Amino acid sequence: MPTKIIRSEADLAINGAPPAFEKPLHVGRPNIGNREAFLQRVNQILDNQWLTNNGPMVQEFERRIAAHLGVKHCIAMCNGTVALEIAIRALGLEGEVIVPSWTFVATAHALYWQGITPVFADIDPTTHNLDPAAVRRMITPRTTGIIGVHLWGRAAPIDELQTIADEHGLKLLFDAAHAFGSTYKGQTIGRFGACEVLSFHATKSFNTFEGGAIVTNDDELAETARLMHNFGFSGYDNVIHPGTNGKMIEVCAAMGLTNLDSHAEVIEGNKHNHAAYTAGLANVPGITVLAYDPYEQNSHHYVVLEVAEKCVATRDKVVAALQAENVLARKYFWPGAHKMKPYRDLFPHASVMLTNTERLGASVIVLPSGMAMTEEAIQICCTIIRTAGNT
Ligand code: T4K
Repeated sequence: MPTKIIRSEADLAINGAPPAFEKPLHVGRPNIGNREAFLQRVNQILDNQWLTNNGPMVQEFERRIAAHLGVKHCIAMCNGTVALEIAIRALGLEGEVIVPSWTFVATAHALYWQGITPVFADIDPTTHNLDPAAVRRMITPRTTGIIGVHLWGRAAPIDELQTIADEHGLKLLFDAAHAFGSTYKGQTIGRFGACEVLSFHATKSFNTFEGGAIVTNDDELAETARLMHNFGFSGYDNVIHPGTNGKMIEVCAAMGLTNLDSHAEVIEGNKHNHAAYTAGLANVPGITVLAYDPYEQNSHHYVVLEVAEKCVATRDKVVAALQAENVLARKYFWPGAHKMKPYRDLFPHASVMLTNTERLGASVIVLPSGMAMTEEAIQICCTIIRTAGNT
């Protein structure tokens, strides 16, 4: 809990005062549902002596996720990255695939790891999602697909990307790692493109410790992905497809089933946090909290701050001020995948085409949110930002 009141610049820990928080406040603190219900499920798993390989908890989890999203198939996986890799392989992508650089690096890695070149397209600076015109500019004869990312849970421009994919005979899939429970034009994310890929990592609004899933309405794709995530086995001793081990384990499904029951509550808490930050940071010149589309559902999991060039302080100074107070704000997804070593080596001049990505990369801060945040802690975070941002 906070230990001091910040009235002026001199009260900031960055200037030598003691930190506002004794214990660190993290971005991505896990939301944990009803502990008793979870432990009961764990006992059930132990009693069953069935720990993994399509056990009853995973089956129930897949049914409930599919129903929750209104989609035909859910194939639960060990994490979102492996789910992406399997989706990419099941769709037969090769050559070049267009992705945003403004995403977690796993989106690009899932391609590169499989010998496919991720080609980075720029984003729309207001939505932080792929700009369809930029996607068109990056298409070459080697392009086989597009991966749209629903960044911060806000849907990518799905219709426009589908039109481009159809015109050029490309496969389209979505990295929906941030978008569990989001909507696009009122329809739940999960049904768009050839398939969508979810992450249930500990740091997501809805978690299974580690976990992910491919969701799709395509029967054939679902069957291929299901085979691939279990070594290609179709029944005992019968391998009919190349595959890997992408399976979710029972205890992760138990966590997911438990957290699903409280996800609506988490969303309400996030909305409250987001509104509190927005109100607390109104009228700080050059600092804005990224707004969510009021006409769509979103888990409001990410509180994203933009520190514009006209702000008195730089983004890095605001982050340093927060971190000194034990508020471990993050610069997601700075500096952009294209500036990370593997891709910088591949495309040393990518910056030329990624001007919006670069501008955002220099201005964004993600703040702590989730069920662990209190109203008081948010007010103090806002005071730190206001004080640092005005000096
Ligand atoms: N696509 C997108 C768009 C993604 O954002 C991600 C993952 C993926 C694909 C891949 O999905 P997965 O394969 O991960 O299922 C974190 C997460 O590890 C990653 O899952 C997530 N995106 C990304 C946005 O954030 P890091 O490197 O920042 O994680 P780390 O360990 O620094 O943790 C973040 C914060 O969370 C820390 O401040 C501490 C806190 N934390 C973390 C864990 C694990 C906790 O308080 N408790 C915990 O148990 O990547």
